Parts: sequence; structure tokens; C-alpha cells
Amino acid sequence: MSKTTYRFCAGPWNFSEGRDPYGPETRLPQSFDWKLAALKQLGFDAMMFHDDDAVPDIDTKSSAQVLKEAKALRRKLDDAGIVAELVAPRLWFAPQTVDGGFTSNRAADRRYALDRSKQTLDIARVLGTDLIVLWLAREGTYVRESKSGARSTALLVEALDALLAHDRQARLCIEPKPNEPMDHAYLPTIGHALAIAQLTRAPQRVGCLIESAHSVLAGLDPADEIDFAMAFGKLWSLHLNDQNGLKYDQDKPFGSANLRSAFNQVCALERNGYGRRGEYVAFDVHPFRTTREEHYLRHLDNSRKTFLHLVAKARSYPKQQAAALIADRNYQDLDQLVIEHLLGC
Ligand code: GLO
Ligand code: MG
Repeated sequence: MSKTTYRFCAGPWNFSEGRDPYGPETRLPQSFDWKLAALKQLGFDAMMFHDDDAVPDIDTKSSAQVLKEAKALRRKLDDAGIVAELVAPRLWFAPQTVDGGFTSNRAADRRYALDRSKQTLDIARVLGTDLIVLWLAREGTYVRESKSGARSTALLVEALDALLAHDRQARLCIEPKPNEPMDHAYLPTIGHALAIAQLTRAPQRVGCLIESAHSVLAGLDPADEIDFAMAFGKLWSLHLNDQNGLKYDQDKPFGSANLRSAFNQVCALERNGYGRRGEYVAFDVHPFRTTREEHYLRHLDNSRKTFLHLVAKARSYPKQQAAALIADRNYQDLDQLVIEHLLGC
């Protein structure tokens, strides 16, 4: 089988300014046009969007105005030769989503979340993609007794069904994350995402997006999550990055905390043929807070470099030697074989 040529993607939010809960920005913001040109210069192929990355101040605009601006963005992307990979409704900033979007306890707020997500489908269509990402940021609880898990599951299915009915071509990718900003989220893992897909009116149009850090935060191995999702043919997008254990959400460069885990993720992508049906490798990474403006692009370029080095490592892995060690149940030396292969010994 011929080797996959990977295509790369990042979002405008991946050029973040360094703000954290304990301090303000450490870098000046860059304009959208600057970010687009930067991705092009890096040799990336696609950009991923929140609805309000595509159309700023979206809640203050009429739907006609939103679609007009989406069309202008499409022209800009076409001119730059950059594709829109996906669009995600950013449901977690608005005052209406303080208590969640689709699972909010207030009907009017649930309606806001749904209407805004339907509009995201319309924007995606204009931008030329059928892929919507649902990172269900606030669909969970701070206080467990404040919502019923049974009712929340039913509300999530209802919302997914309404979106599937709004656009009968669109595919919905659930991006699970177990915590942050919530204490507990309702769809914390890929297993949950794929299971809830089965309760919807069109399970074949509900898949998932795996983010390495989110699997780590769930105490899972991202490579296993990749293998599992791809066994269902449901890994439609990917946020590679890294996370040093159970801490705040770090969005480190790919491979930065655990190179061996990054290697295993790449091996899982390779053995399942990720990218062969047009899927992109996106990096949901952020510059370190200490990063200076002149190094704004390094985290993206470095993540891609590491990814490509690991693809080479996956392809040159001594498979026969490994198979012999496995047959001999000599996992001790198999472990060392992997370490030495990664070290280049
Ligand atoms: C945060 C998420 C976030 C999403 C993005 C797309 O933890 O990873 O970056 O991927 O908002 O919906
Ligand atoms: Mg992400």
C-alpha cells in the first residue's frame, strides 16, 4: 500500500496571546489575515474555525449578514489556497451558556445553543465543508445534583437529531473532554461519543474528533482511542498535542511531554490509514506563555516536524524483530527495542 501524504491544519485560536487565569496576555494579537498567511507560509493545507472565527461578533449580526461574511471568507480562503476543514459553534462564551448549551436547565438557553449550532451548519456549507465539531465544553456540571444525567443524555440526543435534520449532508464530530471547564462532562471519552451516535436518527453521520490531551485527561491512551474510533470508521478529525498528566489543559506541542505516546499515536494513525479519506492532521497546540512574538509559529512548525519524524520512525520500526520478541513473550526486550528505536541507537 502506498504511503499516506499527510495534510495539516490549525485554527486561528492556536495563535493565542498567552492569557491564563492568573495573568493577562503576553503577546500582541495578530490579525486573521496574518494568521492565514502564516499557515500558508508554514505549508499547512487547511484552517479550522469556530463560528465566530469565521464571522466575528456573530451574535450581533443577522443571519443574512452572517452568511454574507461567510461568503467573503470563502473567497479569501480560495484566494489563499487554504481549505476550511470544519466549523465548531463556540457555545461556551455567551451569557446564555453559563449553565451549558444543549443541557442547560433553561429552555430559552437550550434554544439559543441549538439555533447557534444550526447557523454553524449554514456557515460550514458556505465555507465548503460538511464537518461540524461539537466540543461540548459546558455540557456537564459543577454540582452533580444540579442536572439529571438521564435527562442530559436525552437532551444531547435531541440536539444532535435537530442538527442532523437541519442539514442532511452534514457530519457531526463530537470532541470529548472529561473536564475543564466543567467538573464532570457528560461525554468524556470516545466510547461515550460513539455510543451516543447510535441513539441518533443518523448514526452514520455522527463521528468523533480525538484530542491527545483530552484522552490523557481521561486517564486513557490516545493511541487506543485512535484504534477504537477507527475500528468504527469514525475518526474524522484529530487534535494532536500533548499534556503532562492531570494538570490544567496544556495544549503542548505534539510529543512535548511523552514522545513514546506520540509515537504510538502516529503508529495507530498509520496502521488504520488515517488521512486516506481526506482527513486532516490538526494541531490544537498553543505557544507557551513565555513565547515571544517573533516565535509565534514555532509550536505549529515544531509539532508538524515531530509528527513527520515520528511517521519516519513508525515506517522504519523493526517489525520483524518486534514480532519475534512478541512470539517469544519477551516484552522486556520489546520495551527496549522501542526505546532504542526512538533514541536512534
Ligand atoms: C479545548 C478544545 C478546543 C476545541 C475547539 C474546537 O479544550 O480542545 O480547543 O478543540 O474549541 O471546538
Ligand atoms: Mg481541541
